[in-house]
Amino acid sequence: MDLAAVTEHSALHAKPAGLTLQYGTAGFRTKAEHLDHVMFRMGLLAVLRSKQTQSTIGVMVTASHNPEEDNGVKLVDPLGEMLAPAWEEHATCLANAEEQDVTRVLVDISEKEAVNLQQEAFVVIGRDTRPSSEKLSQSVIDGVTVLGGHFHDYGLLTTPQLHYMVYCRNTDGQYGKATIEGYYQKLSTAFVQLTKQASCSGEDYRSLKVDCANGIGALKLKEMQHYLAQGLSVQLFNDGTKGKLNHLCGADFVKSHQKPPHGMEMKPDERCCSFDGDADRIVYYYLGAEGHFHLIDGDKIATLISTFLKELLLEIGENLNIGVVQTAYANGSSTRYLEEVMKVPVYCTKTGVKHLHHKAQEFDIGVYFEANGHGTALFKKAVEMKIKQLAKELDNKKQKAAKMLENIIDLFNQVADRRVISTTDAERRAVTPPGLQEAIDALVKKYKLSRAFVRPSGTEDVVRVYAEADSQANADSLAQEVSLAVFKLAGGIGEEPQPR
Ligand code: G16
Repeated sequence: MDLAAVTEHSALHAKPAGLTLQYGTAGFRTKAEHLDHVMFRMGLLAVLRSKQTQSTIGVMVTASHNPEEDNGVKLVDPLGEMLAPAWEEHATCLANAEEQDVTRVLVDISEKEAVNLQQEAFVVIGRDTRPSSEKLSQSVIDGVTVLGGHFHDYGLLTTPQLHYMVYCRNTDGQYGKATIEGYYQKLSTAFVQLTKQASCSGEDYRSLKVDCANGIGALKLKEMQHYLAQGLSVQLFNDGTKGKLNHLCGADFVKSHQKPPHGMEMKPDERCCSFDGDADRIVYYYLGAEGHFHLIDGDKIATLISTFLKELLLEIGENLNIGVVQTAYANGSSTRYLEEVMKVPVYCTKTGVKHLHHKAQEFDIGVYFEANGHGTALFKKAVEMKIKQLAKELDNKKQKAAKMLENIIDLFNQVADRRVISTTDAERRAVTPPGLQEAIDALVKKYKLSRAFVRPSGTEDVVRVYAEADSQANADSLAQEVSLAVFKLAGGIGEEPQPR
């Protein structure tokens, strides 16, 4: 390591005095103007991780669902999954090191992780459409090159696309071609074939209105549109030509307000969906004949997918174990339905794709979704091989089901001070501050079929409050009461929470 060069370049990406950040639910997130040093240092860290794993590592510059002024960065590990926990700690340590300590921290990490410094390093970089992202990704590149790492800058990319590129490169192209063209080819071929095999009636299912949150999803879906033409016709809204990123639109807005995004006209029974800022969340929705808004969030998507998979497995007569992984945000009735009606085991983990992904890997087929629309289905390699084999061998009806499963596998991209509040039991119970959980328990008792919990966000400087009850009015009122309890017992700042 040329430590003198690191010191020299690091000074060009100086850390604002007194700023400390944590590698949170999805990497570092804060106001874009505070992130230059973090980007440079994550470039350095990606090189060390690449040398240690002898693999390509990904760096994505995005703040996903956060407001346009924010930005962030997350590292992608060799198999397209989130960064290993020990390296998250290194990331936090390196990001917070004072200028004079940067090289010492780098050396410490290399020693602790037994990094072979002679090893070559390769890093791939992607970014979202935020105005700050281009410059910040240049700072990542500066970090990579000063440590002698090689890189490929994919430029504008969705987060799932970057995960895909990393995985392809580390499997020598077996998973797919590590190009944007390769990504469109692989996914669209599987999708178009599946729509041909599935017995859908009518033409309605072939059209979809897409709210792109004024983000990268719009650019990439425009590119992908013609690959999908035989199976799906998409109409894009909030494509970034006028509105602000994630403002009054996008998956987070639709999910948390339970209403359509601005900028999209909906007629009854039209199929609609929303992405978030880096297009790694999706929620679907439609207006019923009576004009009511119906949301198909992550809970429902997981239920539909696991039901469909179970039916196909039954047809081919394979007894593989399917598990569904959710978070505390999953609506209680979706969990009951999966367990009691579908007889699928359901597990709950902490919020954050990395936690769900990890748990889902335990099953032959693991389906995981956060209610907010992040998720996928994972197939064990041996299961994938078996299904491919069956698709060649079985008689007609069974073969059709096996072929559908084969396409489904290709369709899923399988790649993972508010802190006074601390939680336990997969974030469903508050441990501190004292008295808060007791207060929540007492409030929950007042409503039928109710649940509520609170947790500090890992991506924004806020406390999240979740409530469910037998009616919308009761859920709103429980949420309001729990918010007030948080405000009083956890030292809330600003105005007291008001009823919606
Ligand atoms: C990120 C994480 C998700 C998490 C969400 C909200 O999403 O990837 O797993 O559910 O933040 O996290 P929190 O409630 O801790 O703020 P995204 O889409 O912003 O990357």
